[in-house]
Amino acid sequence: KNPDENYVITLLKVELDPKAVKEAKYQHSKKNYTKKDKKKLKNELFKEAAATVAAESSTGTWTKVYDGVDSGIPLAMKKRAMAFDLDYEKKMFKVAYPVELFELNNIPGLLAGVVGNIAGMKMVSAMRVYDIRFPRKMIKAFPGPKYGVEGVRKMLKKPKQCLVATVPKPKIGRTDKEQASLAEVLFTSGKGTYDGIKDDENLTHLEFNDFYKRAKLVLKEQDKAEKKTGNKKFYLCNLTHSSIDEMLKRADFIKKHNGKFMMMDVVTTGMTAVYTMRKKNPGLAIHAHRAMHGFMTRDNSPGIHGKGKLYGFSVSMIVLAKLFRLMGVDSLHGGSPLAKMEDYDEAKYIQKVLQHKNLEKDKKIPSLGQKWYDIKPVWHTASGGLHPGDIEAVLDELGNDILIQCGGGLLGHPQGVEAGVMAIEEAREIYFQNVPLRKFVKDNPETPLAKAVDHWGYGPKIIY
Ligand code: CAP
Ligand code: MG
Repeated sequence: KNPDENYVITLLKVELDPKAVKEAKYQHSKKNYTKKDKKKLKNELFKEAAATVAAESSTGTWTKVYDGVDSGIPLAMKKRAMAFDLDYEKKMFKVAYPVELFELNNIPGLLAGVVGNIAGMKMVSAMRVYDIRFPRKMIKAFPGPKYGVEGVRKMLKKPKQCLVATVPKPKIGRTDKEQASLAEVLFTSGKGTYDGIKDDENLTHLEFNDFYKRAKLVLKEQDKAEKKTGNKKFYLCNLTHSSIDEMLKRADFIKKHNGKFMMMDVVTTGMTAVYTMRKKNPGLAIHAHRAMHGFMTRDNSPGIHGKGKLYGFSVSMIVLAKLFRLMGVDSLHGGSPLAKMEDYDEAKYIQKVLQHKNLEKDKKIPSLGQKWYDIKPVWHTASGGLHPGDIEAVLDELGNDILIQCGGGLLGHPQGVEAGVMAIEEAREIYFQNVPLRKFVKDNPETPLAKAVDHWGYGPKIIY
């Protein structure tokens, strides 16, 4: 009853370990073991697995324990999680956790419960956590993004259209000064409408590219370019560090030098760091990069969308995207239907996870939906192998509240960096003038955009 009031809900799928099935068969052994018996046994085991997930992640353990005076058993029985909606064919099920099992604003505590120990269960050989749905009380306990889509639009005086930015390639190689010169070129080439520059994830504070010098120099270029072009610019300045104190120091420095954004690698720094930076940062929007997420979220097995077998253990990007929206990042890498390393349908659903107020379940992706109440929408960053020939399709698929990041797809333009800027400017401009990309390229074969399309084509650049 009242799921959005009373429960945290998760959606999972498991595979029974063949050894567990064999063992169960042995224990139930009888002479004429029919196909029907086998199916019944597997169903029983699946039911047990689902119940074990619910128990281990809430109040239970593997054996019956002391239940006498002061044992806590009556309350544990009352508050225990329940597996429900068991799908015996797909081996999918949901778990409902009474919200009182959790401290409302404690994500590491929540995760230690709902996904804490269950991937160690020997009776299953694979498991995926597809989604989590938070109840109203938990949503209300978090701030969500400080700026979100609208706040960033105001900050950049950009009431509509997508944002575009570039991460310098090589990933590491430029000095702080060289990065600032690149910023100048990006910000001022062509019509001067190019929005942003981003640090790459592994560029932090290095011997030849000092965080503090880089931040100061690039932000100086930002200010100069704003005056020169009349357009607002931004720098996604990477302050990722093991120490939250150091990150706060870097955030203060960015703010002092007129920065608008900090960039954080939110998986490697962790949940506590993200939330602390959201609460304590001096008034910067948070751009969340998600390096390392693939080791948690990626699943190449046929069962990834429910039907078919799962081969490994994973938690979906949908779960992570919900957590980061709740804790309050303003922009998150959510993948792109055309990117070099994404699941097409999942990337499209993640955009909705980040931006819809009343998120519905998806038809293709196993999901639970979410009511977000007052939590603001987040910019979906589309990145990875994108180039000007993809921009129309990415905008068609993900809408306008997206940040399109082209690194190689700008800096690899056959006519150089300035032409790369112009190609992306053109791609964005014609999209919002409703000019089809293919028509423009055909009619204007000498433009930087047409040259980019000659070079990279229209489709995704997939890295094998
Ligand atoms: C993109 C990128 C991003 C990835 C990850 C890179 O560069 O900077 O880190 O795309 O983002 O290093 O590959 P290109 P996501 O534009 O040159 O591909 O997690 O969204 O995939
Ligand atoms: Mg990168």
